[in-house]
Amino acid sequence: MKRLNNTAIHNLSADVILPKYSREKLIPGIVHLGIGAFHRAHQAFYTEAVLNQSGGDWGIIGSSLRSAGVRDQLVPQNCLYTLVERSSDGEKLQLMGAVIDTLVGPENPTALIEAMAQPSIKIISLTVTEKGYCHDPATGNLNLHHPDIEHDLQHPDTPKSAIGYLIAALKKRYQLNHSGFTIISCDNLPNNGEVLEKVLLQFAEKISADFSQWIKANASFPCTMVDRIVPATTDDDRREIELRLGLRDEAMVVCEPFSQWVIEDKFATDRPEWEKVGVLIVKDVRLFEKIKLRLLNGSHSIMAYCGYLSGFNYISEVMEQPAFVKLIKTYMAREAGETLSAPNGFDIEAYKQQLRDRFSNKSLKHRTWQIAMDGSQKLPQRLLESLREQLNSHGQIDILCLGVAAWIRYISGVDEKGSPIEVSDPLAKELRAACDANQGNPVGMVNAVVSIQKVFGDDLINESAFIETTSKWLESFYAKGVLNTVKESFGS
Ligand code: CS2
Repeated sequence: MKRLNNTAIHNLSADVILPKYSREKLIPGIVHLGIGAFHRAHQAFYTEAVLNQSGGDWGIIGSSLRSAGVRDQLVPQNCLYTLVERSSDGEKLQLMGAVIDTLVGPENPTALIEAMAQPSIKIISLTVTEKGYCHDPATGNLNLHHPDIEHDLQHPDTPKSAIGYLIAALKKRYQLNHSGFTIISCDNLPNNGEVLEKVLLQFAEKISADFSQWIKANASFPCTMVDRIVPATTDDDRREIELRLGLRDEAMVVCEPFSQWVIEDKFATDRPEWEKVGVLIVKDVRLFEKIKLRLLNGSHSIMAYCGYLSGFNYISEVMEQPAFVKLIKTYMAREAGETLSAPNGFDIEAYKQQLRDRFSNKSLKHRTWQIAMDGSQKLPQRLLESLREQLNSHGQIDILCLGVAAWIRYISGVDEKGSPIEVSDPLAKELRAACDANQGNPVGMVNAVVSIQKVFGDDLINESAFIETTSKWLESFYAKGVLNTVKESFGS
């Protein structure tokens, strides 16, 4: 089958939305670090919308800091790809042209650093996942013992981490005295801009105090809230879209129709007119971030661990179980809900209902395993912050503890049928060892895991109500299974 590319697009079927602007006019203005499916369905989608609506010349250079996979998918297609929005009403296909080139860091670090440092680049955006910030999730400090950071401090011209790349590019700009740029973190971390600024400044201070001062004065780090459910693309997706397009598209991305982007109004440079295409540019993102992280991502993580352990592959299957729906409803109303206040004019009850509808979207094959990844990096902001706030205000913590217990049951690495679980987490070994040392002893397991300060800080181990309730759930998971436990407590 012929591959999608600049010339083949003339043969596309009529129901594909095409770029309304001329791609030849685009100039690289944004470099994105971590061009996975999420970037292509979210930030690139908004820039595409600006180009379609008001023209302009904002082009994106995408980059991968690990493998060449996405570049190999995109470049033979002149970086074109199809975005497929799926809902129960059907599919909407849009051809996306805002990405104009893709680089692979490890193949040629200098090329990527130079691309980031060129004066036409005003914005660097990042989706490198929580662990990509190389910070200690409990404190937000740069982890100087992180192998990639140790490497990047010694080999600044051939970095491995996103932080190392940013430092190398900023250093070039500092040496050439190019005014700084706007660096937009688009990962699911609270105060993501501040987290990024802090780790970059801590790294820069290792180079020179003057350099770190220059970054402070010249670069801006808006905080953002990003939201769109984007499952990993599968071969079945590619086959299906190939039939519809009549062309092979290796780089296609599937997502839900819903999308939201809230950005703090803190730009050191020009930017695409994103506010004209639905992006909220606001003074303070924190309330939006908190609501999204605790209600959407917190629920996701609880469903991912409970669902995976109960034998469900997809989030929509978890949402077919009335006991899980009740669990999530109660979590949203009570434990996460009690910690949240909504920005003016924001209908939080409607938002919660909308989330449950989004989770139930059966046309999205969003794997519980995908969401279960990297729990050690996700739990602090998704569940543990609420837990601390609830403990402080003597609020309920039952389901927060259930979520932590389900995570511990999951990272033990063996499922309810005795089969191995492929646990993908930067701390997988340490977590597994804490569980293995306490086999058959759920209370011991909880104590050992919660003692890991990188995740739990040094306070939670002393919270007896938290330890007891989490142990109670874990005991029940081992004795009766997760689904039965949840049914017993939340079955209607
Ligand atoms: C998910 C998120 O994989 C995960 O951990 O919770 O990727 C989630 O789908 C997005 O944040 C939705 O905006």
